Amino acid sequence: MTDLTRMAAWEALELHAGKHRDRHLRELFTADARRAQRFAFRLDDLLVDLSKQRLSSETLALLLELARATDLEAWRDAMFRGERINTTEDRAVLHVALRNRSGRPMQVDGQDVMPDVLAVLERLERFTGDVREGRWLGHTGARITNVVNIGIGGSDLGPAMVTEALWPYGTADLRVHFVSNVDDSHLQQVCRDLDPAETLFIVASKTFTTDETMTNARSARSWLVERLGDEAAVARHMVAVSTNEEAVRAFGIDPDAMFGFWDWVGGRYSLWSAIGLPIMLAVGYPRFVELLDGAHAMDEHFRTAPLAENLPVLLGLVGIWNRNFLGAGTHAILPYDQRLARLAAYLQQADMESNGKSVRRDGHRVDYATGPILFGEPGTNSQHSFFQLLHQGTELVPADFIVAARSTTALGDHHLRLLANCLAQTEALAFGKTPEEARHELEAQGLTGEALEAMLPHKLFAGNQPTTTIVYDELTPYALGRLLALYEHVIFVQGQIWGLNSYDQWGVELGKQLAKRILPVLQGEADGQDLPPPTRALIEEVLQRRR
Ligand code: G6Q
Repeated sequence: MTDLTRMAAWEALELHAGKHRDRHLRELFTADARRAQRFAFRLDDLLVDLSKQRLSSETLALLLELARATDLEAWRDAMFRGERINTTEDRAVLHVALRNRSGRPMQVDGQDVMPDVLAVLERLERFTGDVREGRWLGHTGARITNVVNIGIGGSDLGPAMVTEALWPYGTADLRVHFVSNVDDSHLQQVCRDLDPAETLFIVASKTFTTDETMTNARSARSWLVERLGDEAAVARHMVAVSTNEEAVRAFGIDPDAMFGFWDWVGGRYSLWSAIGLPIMLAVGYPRFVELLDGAHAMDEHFRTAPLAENLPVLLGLVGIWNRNFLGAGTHAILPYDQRLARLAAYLQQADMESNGKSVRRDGHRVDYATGPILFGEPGTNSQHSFFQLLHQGTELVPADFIVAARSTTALGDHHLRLLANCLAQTEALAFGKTPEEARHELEAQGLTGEALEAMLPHKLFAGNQPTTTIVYDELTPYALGRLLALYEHVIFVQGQIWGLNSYDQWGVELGKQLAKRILPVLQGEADGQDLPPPTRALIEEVLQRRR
């Protein structure tokens, strides 16, 4: 692997950044009357407006050169061919097969995976219909009115985010809840108002060994059995989604009530698989298929569009520019859409677990920055909280503004107000407010002399915060699927350029290992002499308080 920072394309970008870095967006827009049009990229009704990013056509050309130099297209094709690009786990990365609506085969190890994918989808369709239409009943013969998904990480964040995003397509007759935290408060809060006779639990775990999920699943089972007074109730009130049939059986769930997926589906890329069952139950199977269709449209675009028009490639490159050449350490996800309230949490995992790495695929340490810290909240709420820092703080914070042109649930002029805020913020972040403008405003308010001078510095906005505006007609299941696949491929593009394996997550292991050593000490089954003093001290402290 050639060192990234020694590549001619990288060096050219550094040189270019030296000259370009300090150019203000005001200046860039003044110099080019057609900038808004020039940097608008589209796929059907999806607009990705990069005009308020701090780059020029030359920047983009150099970034595209970098993409070519790092063999982006060859790696992308290897992913679609089902090659084992997740090298440390020796796995293919083929979540695109889960939403392959083309009828074409997709292979792993020379084997077409599509028949299996479609067979599980068929079972899911049947089961979803049975639950929603009252053919699958609880142990006492009652209809299922509440579904609780027990899962964590990739087995929670995607389905939870999508289920919330698609609420207008759901029904009050069947409510879907999510329990992820091993903190009993989560399960207890969700179950408090539920009737066990009408509740179905989905135990969602790829491995079926995850401690949090299995602990919650065991407690959920006890809750059911205690209240319904019969072990046999489990068969009508618990189903599993997993790749580990043996463990599902050992837990006491019949494999007939298990929906499978495969090791080539990474947890954080799994909402398109049977892990999407809570979504299907919430909005119905046909809507789930629309979600897959949208993702597939983005997959096809990513696979076939020329790099210079390829949305995931362009967005990925803009991220590289901001991170490596402008020095941004964060990235804000700002959906102007309450339905996307969990999008930032979902993307935090997708991006930070994929590209939060400092060792390259080949085992060498990187000498450049990789994945940024993602954060975000829906606008306009975030305007009333952390936007202050974006406008007048000392950090460069690139941000994605995501908004639908119209609301699915339209009410009065709410949506126009939402849109006005979204557009206003990107304008304010880009152009800021100059001393002249601020002075003029203060004068208009009647301020003069010392009072005006004292106030002036507080009223300035530097601007030049880079933003991308993403607009589509309406947040349909299709549009959501397309948007999520866009972000997935952006992560691929960046991970590839940084030379990372975006599909493992060894960084989550250490804490889990240590928790396994601490638990027996808390349970009084080990003395903890092998633990470091600060851990022992804290254990002693909490045990004392519990006594
Ligand atoms: C995702 C990660 C991780 C995983 C959870 C749950 O890519 O691998 O978030 O999804 O640890 O794992 P299980 O589904 O195996 O319970």
